[in-house]
Amino acid sequence: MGYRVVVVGATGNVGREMLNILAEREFPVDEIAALASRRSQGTEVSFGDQTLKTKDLAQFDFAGWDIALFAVGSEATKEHAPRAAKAGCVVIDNSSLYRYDPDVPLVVPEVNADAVMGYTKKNIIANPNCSTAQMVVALKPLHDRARIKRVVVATYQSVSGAGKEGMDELWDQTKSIYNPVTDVPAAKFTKQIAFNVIPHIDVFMEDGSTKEEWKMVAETKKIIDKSIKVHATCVRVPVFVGHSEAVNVEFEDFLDEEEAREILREAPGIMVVDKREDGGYVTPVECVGDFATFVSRIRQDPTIDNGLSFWCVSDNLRKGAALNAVQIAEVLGQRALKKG
Ligand code: 2RA
Repeated sequence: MGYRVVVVGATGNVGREMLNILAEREFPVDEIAALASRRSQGTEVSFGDQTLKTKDLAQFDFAGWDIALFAVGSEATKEHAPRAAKAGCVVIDNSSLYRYDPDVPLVVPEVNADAVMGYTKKNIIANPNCSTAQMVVALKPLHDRARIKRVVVATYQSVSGAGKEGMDELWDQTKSIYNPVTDVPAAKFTKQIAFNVIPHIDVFMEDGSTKEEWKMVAETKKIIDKSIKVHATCVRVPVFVGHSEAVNVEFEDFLDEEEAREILREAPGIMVVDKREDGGYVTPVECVGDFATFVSRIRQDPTIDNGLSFWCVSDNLRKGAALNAVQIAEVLGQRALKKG
């Protein structure tokens, strides 16, 4: 006996990855529905060796369905997630809409799987922002050993975080630089992204940080420990898939780099690739399609007491979104929605 599963936003980057990962991980699916906007209705998407035709989200009745993985913007989520939840279908939402709601658990299974059981309040579970997910997977085992006081992180976020339009813009702009006949002005991004980097993701806040940076602060506190201080600089880079992060951590207690390396090697969801030689580290192109959060460049930070730095790379469409959502569904199935 399996589950009746709905993927909402099945034609987007994350929705397609959700279908791929449900199939790859052989999630127990009895029936699956792929939903999209009316405009995209009928679009064919893959689910393992099956081809599904997307149905209109607006017309879909969630009654009798067990789990709905939402991969649409906050506006569509606001319109449809409550009605799915009310119909008895547990919503796992990848938008930012419910992440900061005290009645909605924000979950990264390797870090706080137990929080899944809080889903009963609204029948909704929130998926974190992609840049948060990979970072907390790496931070949690270190926090358990030496208690983190402060994190300073710079992110190098791929254009797929901005959807298919972001990928198309990088592709078209790059081509136009080599073939000047077609100029491709900045549209999805505020400035040229080809051969450039942009220190601005989402909107600016009153204090000069961006909302993307605020998300990393708020979500790390909610997922791991509200006492952790986080300072983030989130940057868009001309990479198609794969977010990278330079993470600097100050601990309460001293943590030797070798011990940190061993802790990370043993931690769930992490692959340590860390050799002080050419190529002894992971780069975004190597993480694409993988489930792991890769950690490299682990080293002491001698400029502060109990300091450590590392480099962290992960596929933002997978661990940063679709994989994390499917892992939440797996925990939900194992601990709450037992079948058969
Ligand atoms: C981005 N984290 O990278 C945001 C949303 N996926 O654009």
